[in-house]
Amino acid sequence: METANTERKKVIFSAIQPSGTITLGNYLGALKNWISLQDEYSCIFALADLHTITVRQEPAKFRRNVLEAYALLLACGIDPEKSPFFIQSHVCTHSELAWVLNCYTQFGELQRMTQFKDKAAKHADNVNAGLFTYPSLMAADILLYQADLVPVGADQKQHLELTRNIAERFNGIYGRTFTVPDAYIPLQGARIMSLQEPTRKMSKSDENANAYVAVLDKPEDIMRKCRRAITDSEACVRCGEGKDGINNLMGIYSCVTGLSNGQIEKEFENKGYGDFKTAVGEAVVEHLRPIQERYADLIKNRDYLEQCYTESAQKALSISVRTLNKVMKKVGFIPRAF
Ligand code: ATP
Ligand code: LTN
Repeated sequence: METANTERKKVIFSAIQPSGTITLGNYLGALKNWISLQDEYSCIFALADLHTITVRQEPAKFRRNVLEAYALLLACGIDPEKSPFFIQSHVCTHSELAWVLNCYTQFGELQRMTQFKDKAAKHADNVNAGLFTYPSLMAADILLYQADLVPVGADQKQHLELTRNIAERFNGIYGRTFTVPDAYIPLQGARIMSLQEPTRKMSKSDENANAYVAVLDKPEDIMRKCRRAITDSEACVRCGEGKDGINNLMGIYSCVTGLSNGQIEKEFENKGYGDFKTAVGEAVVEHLRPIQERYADLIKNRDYLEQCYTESAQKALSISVRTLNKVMKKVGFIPRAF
């Protein structure tokens, strides 16, 4: 009897905001993981551009960022034949379900979100309602596809918890409507830290460009940023408490070479930080080189990009509209006759 093959593959949904340069933190913490899940799971990925306008965007730059992020994620290895990869604003079910879910999300719950508190403090002149209800749109993204698992970095865990609460609340009132998703947080690369302040996470919106490596940085910039990375005064390549800078560089080196901490410590036993930082820089450059080459080809091929995001949006719409219709019916809206 065939069982293994006929079993439904688990559904994975994830998204990333096209809010600027994609960093090594985004890549090692989130994207690399997405790529490796494509065969084992039924994956759907998106660029969360509706989320991005919670912070004011300059239209021409925003458009360019979205297209570049799309090409870069294809270059990283997303295969839209296997995993629909669409632009959130192209699939209208997302904002429709987000509105409904807003009415099942409590003010107090949204007020507790640390990302809201952080971003409100950072953009004090524009604390808009979208920034506040950001998590209900994120819940809509996930719940529309009946996702079982959501791969995200550790910083998104709180939003995932809220998504689960919203799903359980809705299911509790109307009967089983949504799959309650689990977060899928990778152990390795879960948190890549800033190269300049290794107690803070590496972030693409950091004002200091030396704090992050962008996936599209030139080799000489990557080398310079790694060589200038903040470390400690012990000058001994081993991980340990109070050695945030070295722990972080070892984490990065381990992600790009596949070596364990023990193997790294052995490799640099009688060497100083200078040699180690150079080796980290070189390994990162080599790891990113094929991605940068593929990106250079893809970004020139606008027709291909358009074909990929259009076909993906069509697939995403046909899946998500089923969930949306179910929700509308349960809430009591009159079904649309068109
Ligand atoms: P911003 O600076 O605009 O807040 P960001 O660099 O923190 O952006 P996001 O767009 O919020 O990135 O996150 C995209 C994905 O990358 C998420 O899944 C997030 O968890 C992951 N991620 C972001 N930064 C890191 C990091 N330093 N280490 C590991 N994963 C990260
Ligand atoms: N909030 C996420 C991006 C995001 C997302 C999602 C992630 C939007 N919708 C759905 C997972 C699932 C972020 O800022 N990293």
